[in-house]
Parts: sequence; structure tokens; C-alpha cells
Amino acid sequence: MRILFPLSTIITSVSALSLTELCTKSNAQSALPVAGFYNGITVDSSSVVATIGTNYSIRSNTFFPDATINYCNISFAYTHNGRGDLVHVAYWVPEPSKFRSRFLATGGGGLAINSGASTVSGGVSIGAVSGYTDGGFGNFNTNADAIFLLANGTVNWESAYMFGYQAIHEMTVLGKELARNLFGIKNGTKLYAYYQGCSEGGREGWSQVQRYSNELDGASIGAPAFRYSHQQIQHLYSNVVEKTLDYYPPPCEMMAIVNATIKACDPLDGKRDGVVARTDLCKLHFNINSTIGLPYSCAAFSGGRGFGPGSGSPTPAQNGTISAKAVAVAQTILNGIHDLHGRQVYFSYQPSATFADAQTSYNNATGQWELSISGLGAEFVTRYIDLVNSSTLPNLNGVTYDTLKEWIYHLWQTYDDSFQVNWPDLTRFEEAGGKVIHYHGESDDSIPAASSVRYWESVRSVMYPGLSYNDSATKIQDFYRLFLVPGGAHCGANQYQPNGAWPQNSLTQLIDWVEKGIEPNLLNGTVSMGAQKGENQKICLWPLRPYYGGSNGTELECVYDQVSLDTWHYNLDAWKMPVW
Ligand SMILES: *[C@@H]1O[C@H](CO)[C@@H](O)[C@H](O)[C@H]1NC(C)=O
Ligand SMILES: *[C@@H]1O[C@H](CO)[C@@H](O)[C@H](O)[C@H]1NC(C)=O
Ligand SMILES: *[C@@H]1O[C@H](CO)[C@@H](O)[C@H](O)[C@H]1NC(C)=O
Ligand SMILES: *[C@@H]1O[C@H](CO)[C@@H](O)[C@H](O)[C@H]1NC(C)=O
Ligand SMILES: *[C@@H]1O[C@H](CO)[C@@H](O)[C@H](O)[C@H]1NC(C)=O
Ligand SMILES: *[C@@H]1O[C@H](CO)[C@@H](O)[C@H](O)[C@H]1NC(C)=O
Ligand SMILES: *[C@@H]1O[C@H](CO)[C@@H](O)[C@H](O)[C@H]1NC(C)=O
Ligand SMILES: *[C@@H]1O[C@H](CO)[C@@H](O)[C@H](O)[C@H]1NC(C)=O
Ligand SMILES: *[C@@H]1O[C@H](CO)[C@@H](O)[C@H](O)[C@H]1NC(C)=O
Ligand SMILES: *[C@@H]1O[C@H](CO)[C@@H](O)[C@H](O)[C@H]1NC(C)=O
Ligand SMILES: *[C@@H]1O[C@H](CO)[C@@H](O)[C@H](O)[C@H]1NC(C)=O
Ligand SMILES: *[C@@H]1O[C@H](CO)[C@@H](O)[C@H](O)[C@H]1NC(C)=O
Ligand SMILES: [Ca+2]
Repeated sequence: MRILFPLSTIITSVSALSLTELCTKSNAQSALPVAGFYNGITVDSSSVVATIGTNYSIRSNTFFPDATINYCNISFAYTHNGRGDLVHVAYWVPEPSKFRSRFLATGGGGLAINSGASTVSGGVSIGAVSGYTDGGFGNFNTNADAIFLLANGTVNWESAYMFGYQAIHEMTVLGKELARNLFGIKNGTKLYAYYQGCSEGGREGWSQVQRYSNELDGASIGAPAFRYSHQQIQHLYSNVVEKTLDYYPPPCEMMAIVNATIKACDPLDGKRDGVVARTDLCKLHFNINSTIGLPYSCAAFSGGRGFGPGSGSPTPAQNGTISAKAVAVAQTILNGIHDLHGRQVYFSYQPSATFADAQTSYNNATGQWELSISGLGAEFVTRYIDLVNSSTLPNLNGVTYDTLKEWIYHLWQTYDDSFQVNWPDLTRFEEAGGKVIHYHGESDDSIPAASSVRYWESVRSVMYPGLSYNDSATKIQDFYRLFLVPGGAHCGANQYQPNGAWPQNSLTQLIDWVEKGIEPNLLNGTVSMGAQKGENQKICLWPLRPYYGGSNGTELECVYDQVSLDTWHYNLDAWKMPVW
């Protein structure tokens, strides 16, 4: 263990404090950032609340190993001078004896700006003061969309920028200072600062890395929703395909296509384990038409997702054989959005991902499956383009593939400097010594895995224009490493490929990289479900791809495969602007 504060008697006394002694309102108040610390922000010291939590149990958390922790939750409110708003932040502080001179910033998911206890608890388990924010949206449970409009037609821009990047930044800068003051960290003593988040939380992480070169020493970022405008409208594409092809597949039929895809593509990676570790080889060698005519069958569920138990409305038993129409829907979805001139607008999920966006709904009166418009996509048309207080689209009448392109363009231009977070030049962050571990489930059905590949590729080509592909791919690994997780779903392990490992302790690997210089050449994954639960598997560093060789297919090789790599790169020729 590192000796953190060998010279300071003050600090020795802080380390010797019990949690009870540390966790008082007055102690927390005296550790607040002083007036003027953050230009434009005034902290309300009377708002401080300090509460002890004991024996908090972290179990089956996607991003942190099991642990039991004690903490002090210190929260307070601040205002932006001249704005009259109120922003709440909360920090979980470890027991003084377990503090490792670390700070962890956390973000949210979906339209939430925080994940509450589920991520700050993990931060405490690695000895970090761990913070989250309410963005000034009212309270910790208010989502960003709830306050996005002041009235129909009037955007609350202050909150849009808070959600975009500002709130996480402020929470982090204030929290680092709180941690320094609480533990008496002197100028010159290192307080390591990290970020951890996935999906929207991943977008928020990149928003910090791209803008603030000295804020973080490292970020562990999963499946970021950072190419926001493209990403959100992409959720509507599957529905527009169904409408255009006039076929609304029973969900069981689409799931059967996915199952057949997984079965056929599983062995292409050299190991028959139910995991499609090489969706690129699947793209190259599997003809989805071969699923036409296969039988499918799903039982009725009183609350189902159409293809199995879930929380949806009742679904009937579904039986049949996979139709050419369903396969056409599936193939068109996998091809990605093209405009009416055939030019590519965006890309899609990898084969083996479920067709979550294509979910239809059952009409019990007619006995038909009908269009069910993706709630993830619809709100970006109503609230963020039309600026009306609604999260649902009544129908897709008149909507074509060109309409999707127009919607993306509108969102892109309107929110390029707030929600869209794909700035490709990370030179300042690199020069400041920052590190990023970026991972993405290869079978993600909500954010295409190719989205992360495209950004890594953008950073590589923008930052090292003079170097060859291989040289720049080597250079970028000095500070930014991408890993595709075989079989992984959206920000978690995949119940349809249960033998795939998930990198639950990627934050620990990031810390080892930052603090000890141990480079993550492989990400460390653990199987979290099924018969192989607990098994350890390594995950290859992009652009190398996994292949299981050896006499028995158990030896992981990370191989360079140009033909496979080419399938991940798209010419988005529908746009005149570069899409980073
Ligand atoms: C926490 O767990 C420990 C060990 O099991 C136990 O001794 C202690 O009483 C528990 N504390 C509380 C407040 O439950
Ligand atoms: C931390 O404390 C604040 C103030 O009491 C409370 O609003 C918040 O819910 C607490 N956070 C967690 C994750 O328990
Ligand atoms: C939007 O509608 C919700 C109820 O659905 C309401 O609580 C909220 O105040 C409305 N917001 C605006 C700006 O009209
Ligand atoms: C703390 O360190 C910074 C940067 O090294 C320096 O600019 C500043 O003057 C120092 N402050 C004090 C109080 O020593
Ligand atoms: C797909 O495979 C899963 C097992 O991974 C199974 O539970 C499910 O019933 C299958 N669904 C269909 C429609 O074949
Ligand atoms: C699949 O079948 C459709 C319809 O017959 C055809 O247009 C398409 O080219 C086929 N795809 C492949 C890859 O064979
Ligand atoms: C459809 O409606 C009938 C009659 O109300 C009911 O018995 C049946 O359970 C419903 N089925 C589904 C799938 O909702
Ligand atoms: C659908 O398949 C299930 C399971 O094999 C069976 O129990 C059910 O009777 C079938 N329903 C129809 C309408 O064929
Ligand atoms: C705002 O727009 C929503 C959605 O169109 C509508 O339901 C609501 O009535 C409008 N509110 C006002 C005050 O016009
Ligand atoms: C790039 O490196 C890989 C091995 O990592 C090698 O197979 C490939 O030939 C190299 N490409 C070029 C153009 O040198
Ligand atoms: C890798 O994960 C396993 C759990 O599967 C854990 O025991 C081990 O310490 C981890 N190794 C590293 C380097 O993080
Ligand atoms: C299978 O591969 C593993 C890992 O390389 C090796 O340890 C083991 O001896 C191999 N088993 C057989 C039967 O070849
Ligand atoms: Ca496999």
C-alpha cells in the first residue's frame, strides 16, 4: 500500500480519524471549497448534510466487484452567481483508513445525469471520494428531459449545457477540492482523479476528457452515447424499416433470427461457446437468408417482451417459420441508414445483437402485430426538435429514410456544442498525461459497437496524420485504448451469449495504468452468469481481434485481420461534413 502523507502530522491525524469523527456537519462545512475557489459559483454552507452509511453491500454490480463498505455521504448545494439556480451534489467519502488519495466522478444513463449509489459505492470500494450531481434539475432523481423545456418552444439552455458537460465538470472540480480539504492533502501531493460511466455516462465521460485536460488522470468509459444526434435518431430507424417494408414481425420471429445468427457465427472465432467474438467474420461469412424457413416458437407471457418474460404487456404464443419479409427487415436494419439516393447516413448494430429497436406490439383486438415506435428515439423528435412537451410520437406517417437524415442534421446543428460529444483532438489531454480505457459490448443492441470504433479511428487519424496506420495505432495506445467485449450487450453481459466475459474491474486496470504504469494490453473479463460463471477471460486490444487457436480452441490470440477491420469502417457519404 502507498504511504500517502508521510510528512504531515495534520494528515496523520486525519487518517487516524474514525468515520464518525469525520462525518459531522461542521467538519464537512469546514472542508467546503472556499469562496472564490470556483469563479461564478457560490456554495451554500448551510445546505451541508453529512450522513454515515455502514455495511453497504455491493453485489452483482456490472462495473464493480463485490464489496461491503462504510461511507460518509456529504451533500451540499451551490448556485451560479447571477442565475439564481440551485445545484445539488453528493459525495460518498470512504473511511479515513481506507482512503487512497483518489477521487471518482460518476455519471448517469439514459436521460439521467447520475446513477446514485450504484456507482459512488463502487468508488468508495477503491478508496475514492466519489461524487455525483443533480445537474440543477431539481433533485437527484430528476431526468434532464423533464426540465429541458421552460415552455413549449422555449429551451432551458442553461440546463442543456449542464447536462451536456458543465454539471459533471463542476461536481468534479468542487469534489476534488472537498477531498483535499477533508483529508488535508497539501499542494504537491497527488490526488488522483478518475471518471467511470457507461452509455449516457460514457458520453459524459468523453465530454470531460475532450474539454478539460487537467481534470482527470483517467477515465473508464463504456459504450458512450456521444455521437448524440446520429445515435438517438438511429433508434427510430428499425421502425421506419418496418413501415417502409410494411412488415411488423412478431418479436419471437426476430429473436429466432438472432438465435440462428449466434448459432452460425459462434464457431467462426475458433471456439464453440455460444459467444460471437467475431461479429466481423459473421458479417463476412453468414448469409442471413439462410434463416428463412426455420421454425420458431415462443410461449405466451402475461407480461412479456414479445419473445420471453419481461415487464411489457401480455403477449400471445407465437409459432411459425422465419419469413423472407422478416429477414428483409433484419438485413435492412443491419445495413444501417441510407438516404433515398443510397448514400450511407449511419451504421447499425453488429449481427448477433438483438433487434430491440424493432420491437412490435400486439393488438389483442385484431390479433395483429403493429408498429411500436421506439421511445428512445421518439423523444428526440418531439422534445428536442419540435420543442413540445412530449416524449412520444403518435405515428411515422410520411417519415422516410431522408426524414431520418433531416432529423439528425437538425439535432447535430442545434446541439453540436452541448450534447454531441465527438471532438476528435485529444492532444491536450494526452499531453497532460491522461489515460482512457474505452470498451463496448460487441453485440450491443442500443449503441452500435461500430460507433466506438469510428471515434477511436477519428482520434487516431486526426492526432497522428503523418503516421502510418500501424504506427498511429501504436502511438494512440500510449493514452487511449479501445476494447470490444465479445458477446457483450449494452453496458453489461448478454443473457443470449451468457459465456461471454464482462470487464467488471476495468476501473482497477485504469488505476493500475495511471498509478503504477501497468499498461492494459488485455482487458480482464469475468463471466457473470450461466454455467461458466466466475471464469476469467481476456479481451483483446483494438485493432487486434480475438481468435481462439491451439489444439483445443482455448488459446486466445489477438490477431491483425485487415479484411475484418475493413468491415468496421464506413463511408458516411450522405454527409458533406466529417462525422467524427
Ligand atoms: C457491520 O458488519 C459488521 C461485521 O459483520 C458488524 O460487526 C457490525 O455490527 C455491522 N454494523 C452495522 C451498523 O450493522
Ligand atoms: C446523500 O445525501 C443526500 C442528502 O441527504 C441525499 O439526498 C442523497 O440521496 C444521498 N445519496 C445517496 C446515494 O444515498
Ligand atoms: C410537461 O408535462 C409534464 C407532465 O407530463 C409537466 O409535469 C411539466 O410541467 C410540463 N412541462 C412544461 C414545460 O410544460
Ligand atoms: C499550489 O500549486 C500550484 C501549482 O503547482 C501553484 O500555482 C500554487 O501557487 C500553489 N499554491 C500554494 C498555496 O502553494
Ligand atoms: C433464443 O435463445 C434463448 C437462449 O439463449 C432461448 O431462451 C429463447 O427461447 C430463444 N428464442 C427463440 C425465439 O428461439
Ligand atoms: C437474400 O435474399 C434477398 C431476396 O431474395 C436477395 O435480394 C438478397 O440478395 C439475398 N442476400 C444475400 C446475401 O444472398
Ligand atoms: C386478449 O384478450 C382476451 C380477452 O379479453 C384475453 O383472454 C387474452 O388473455 C388476451 N391476450 C393477450 C395476449 O393479451
Ligand atoms: C405454439 O408452440 C407451443 C410450444 O411448442 C405450443 O404449446 C402451442 O400449442 C403452439 N401454438 C400454436 C397456435 O400452434
Ligand atoms: C405543449 O405541447 C404538448 C405536446 O404537443 C401539448 O400536449 C401541450 O398541451 C402543450 N402545452 C401548452 C401549454 O400549450
Ligand atoms: C500492421 O501490423 C500488423 C501486425 O500487428 C501486420 O500484420 C500488418 O502487416 C501491418 N501492416 C502494415 C501496412 O505494415
Ligand atoms: C481479473 O479478474 C479476476 C476475477 O475474474 C480477478 O481475480 C483478478 O484480480 C483480475 N486481475 C486484474 C489484473 O485485474
Ligand atoms: C487446452 O488449452 C489449454 C490452454 O492453452 C491447455 O492448458 C490445455 O492443456 C489444453 N488441453 C488439451 C487437451 O490440449
Ligand atoms: Ca465463439
